[in-house]
This record gives sequence, C-alpha cells and structure tokens, in this order.
Amino acid sequence: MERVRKIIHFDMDCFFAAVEIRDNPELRGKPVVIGGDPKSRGVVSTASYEARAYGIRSAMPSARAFALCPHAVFIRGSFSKYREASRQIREIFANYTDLIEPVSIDEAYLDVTGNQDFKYASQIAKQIQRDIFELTQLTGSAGVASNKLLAKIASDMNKPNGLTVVRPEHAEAFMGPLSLRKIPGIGPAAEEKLRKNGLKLCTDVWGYDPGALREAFGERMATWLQKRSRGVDSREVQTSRARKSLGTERTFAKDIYDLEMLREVVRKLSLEVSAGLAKKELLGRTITLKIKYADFQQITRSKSLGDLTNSSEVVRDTALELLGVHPAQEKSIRLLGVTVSNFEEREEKKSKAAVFLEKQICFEFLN
Ligand code: TTP
Ligand code: MG
Repeated sequence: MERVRKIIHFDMDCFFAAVEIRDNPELRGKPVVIGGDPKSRGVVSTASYEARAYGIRSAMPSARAFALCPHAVFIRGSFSKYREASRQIREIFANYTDLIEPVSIDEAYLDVTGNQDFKYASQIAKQIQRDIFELTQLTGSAGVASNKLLAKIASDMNKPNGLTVVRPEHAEAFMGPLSLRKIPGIGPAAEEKLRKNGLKLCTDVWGYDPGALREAFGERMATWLQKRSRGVDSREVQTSRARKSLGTERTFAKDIYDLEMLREVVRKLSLEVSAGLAKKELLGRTITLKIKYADFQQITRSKSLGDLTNSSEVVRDTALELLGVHPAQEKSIRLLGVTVSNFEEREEKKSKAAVFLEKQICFEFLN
C-alpha cells in the first residue's frame, strides 16, 4: 500500500501589512493598505483585515481602495523587510523537513512524512506557528493533509493564526460542499464556464455524467476536475534543488493538423510554463517541445539559450521556433508539451530570484 503522505501548507497572514503593523504598533487595529499611491495608478499589494472589511483586496487599484475607505493608512511598503521575514520563516521550516517547496514570498508546502520527532503533522504545524511568532512576531496559518490540494485549501480556512487538519478519510466530505473556485487553478474564466454548465460545487462534478463532462471540457480537464473535486492530488512537494524541469502539456480532444491552431496551443503552454517558473522563482536555460503524432510516434526538440530566463516571450518564441513551419510531417498531432529545464545553480539563484521578485512587486506597486 502506498504510504500516506503528511503535507503542510503554510501561508502568512496579511503578510506585508502584518510586517508594517509589527514595526509600527500605532497601526494596530486600523485599516492599513500596502501598495501604490492612491493618487497614482498603483495597485493594492495587500491590506489588513480591518481594511478588508471595507472590501479592499489585493490587486485592486489603490484609488478604488481609497474610495472604499478614505481614512485607511496607505503605505508604500519596504520589500527588503518582507524578504527578510520570508527568509526567517523558511529557516524555521528547514528545522522540520528538507522537503520544502516555496510557492511565493509568504507561502510554502512542506512534506513532513519523514519527520520522526513528532507523531502528528499537526503538532509540527503548531510548533512552526510558535517558532515563527517567537522569532518574527508574525502569524501564519497552516493546512495539514495527505496532499497539496487539501493542505492548500485547508490553510485558508481559519485565517488568521489558524490550523486546519483534513484527515485522509474525510477528503471527499471536506471537498464536496466547497465551491469549485476554491480549487487552485480554477480562476474567474474557468469558474464562469463551469457555472454555465451547471457546475458550482465540487459535489456537482461528482454527479455529472462523465461523458458530458468530457464533451464540455475535454478529456484532460474532465479527468482533472473529477480528481480534484474529490480531493485527489498526487503532485509531490518539489524542492527547487530536486526539480529538474518544469513543463506542461496538452492532449487534444481531436488531433490537430492546422499550423495556426498548433501555434496557439504552444503560445498558451509557454505562458503557463513561464508563469510557473515565476511563481517558483526558477530560471531555466533549455526549452523543449514535445510532439506526439496521431499515430503515437513521439519526438522532442530542444534548444538551449545563452541566458537564463523565465520570460514568457522568450519561452514562447523559442517553443514556436521549435515547432517550425511545418511540424506535422503530413501527420496530425495529438499532444504538445512545452518544458523548461537546465535550471540555475543554487547560489546563482538566490540573487537573481531576489531581483526578479523585487521587480515583480515593484511592477505591482507602479501599475
Ligand atoms: P497572500 O498570501 O496572497 O496574501 P496575504 O498574506 O497578504 O493575506 P492572507 O492572510 O489572505 O494570506 O500574498 C502574500 C503577499 O504577497 C501579500 O502580503 C502581498 C503580496 N501580494 C502582492 O504584492 N500582490 C498580490 O496581488 C498578492 C495576491 C499578494
Ligand atoms: Mg498570505
């Protein structure tokens, strides 16, 4: 029997705002908004819970936040402080496991299956919360479950300073009543399409005719929905050291011959991969295109670049170049995949990733 894994998803509570409030206690209890100047075209990075009560949310224009709550305290924020707190929490995670997958500046998955010091993963999560508070005076919330999907959803259920455990035998009961939108990967567009097909909650997928689901969403998405809606997720926690490549692929409902359609798929896949690289703070050198023909013959074409990249344009243009002018050799194609590999070394990574993240956040502030 496969060993049940113990996964913790940890996410800090209103992270940037919490750091600012910690360093300026006068802000405690007030609506605090971190982000761009409300008089500029800036956007909100995050907001304290008091500000969220007014409807203020991440990525909203700061001017709109100001209109919702003119007496909120607006702070531009100081990225170096957030970076330092992020480093501190990662150091604490490392005391409990080597298998850490940082997802963003304030969030990570931990696989603690191998930790022999604690009987239950929930004890580790609690101890991490205590350690973090002691070192940084900040709080975070944890989800404990047998896979990443359940742990991620659970960590968001009892914010702030929450701990939610989903036992393996309760996975379906946990997922059933949840909105499909709670499943990471389902954004506003997918939610809308699901809703049009009468699908709102996870249980709606369970009761949906599998053939009709495939018809409406394609085989890949249908299978994915069936699994996720029941809390099934076999993705492993991937440390950036362990990870050798990052890619995505698409099997088509109908084989495709048309070059422009194939190019469109390559563009989409490239965008997904580069978004994944950015999220995981990875930079790669080699782009690979995988082609599976209608007769199941499979080939890969690769190109290595002079520079490390996570740029969506570079990944896309390289993948399109690999697709070529007439890739099908007179044959239709049933699957395309785009993968980036040959990641930077760890030391090289630290500084570049920091620069990238800083740029990303500044971009968010400035836009
Ligand atoms: P989140 O964990 O999404 O948000 P949060 O920690 O502020 O709030 P929550 O308690 O709900 O987890 O993001 C972490 C930080 O990343 C957040 O404090 C600020 C930054 N961020 C942005 O700059 N822009 C964004 O659009 C989002 C979502 C986050
Ligand atoms: Mg957070």
